[in-house]
Amino acid sequence: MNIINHLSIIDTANTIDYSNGEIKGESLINATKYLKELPNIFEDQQSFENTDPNKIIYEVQAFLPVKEGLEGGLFFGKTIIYPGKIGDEYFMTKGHFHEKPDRGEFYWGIQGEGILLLMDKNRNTWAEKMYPGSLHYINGHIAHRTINIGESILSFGACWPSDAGHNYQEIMDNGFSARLKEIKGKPQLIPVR
Ligand code: PAN
Ligand code: ZN
Repeated sequence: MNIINHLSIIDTANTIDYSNGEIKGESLINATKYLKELPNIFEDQQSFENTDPNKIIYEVQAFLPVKEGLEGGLFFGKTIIYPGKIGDEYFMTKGHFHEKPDRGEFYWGIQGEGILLLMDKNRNTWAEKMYPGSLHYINGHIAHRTINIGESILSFGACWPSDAGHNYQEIMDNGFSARLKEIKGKPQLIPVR
């Protein structure tokens, strides 16, 4: 962090491109998620095995101005999900609960068309439509996963507390209680038996 002199007017170290959500500057991390890293996400095992394991499904960029785990700080991110399907399911994120269930999050749509899949602790699942300008408040108790239902890139922004933490295990083990499938050309939520 810069030392700020009294009465100085300075440039910020980071900028954001509103057209695609890209963050530039310092304290950034980038993560690329390949199909081979998402073995428990898609239902259709045959299609999963028939698709290039090195296909990029999504990319996450995050501005981490403070240490992960610090109470009171904020993180700011951008996720891109590429268009595509495995069987009748669209490309999607792993999805997670926050480790600290009282830490919420904002998402906002930037490019493309998507679905934000949400599930409470009782496994009730519902969804919100994502599009450029959509704004989503995710209560800290709610699991969240994003899905690209369009034919171009889905990009969205996110802001969450630096001590929220991510619990991926619950979703890895038990999934969501519904799957978003393309049926007769339209996305539909289908309950998992
Ligand atoms: C987001 C997500 C991001 C990728 O920044 O981490 O969209 O999804 P997964 O973490 O489920 O792979 C967020 O919700 N942070 O808390
Ligand atoms: Zn989150």
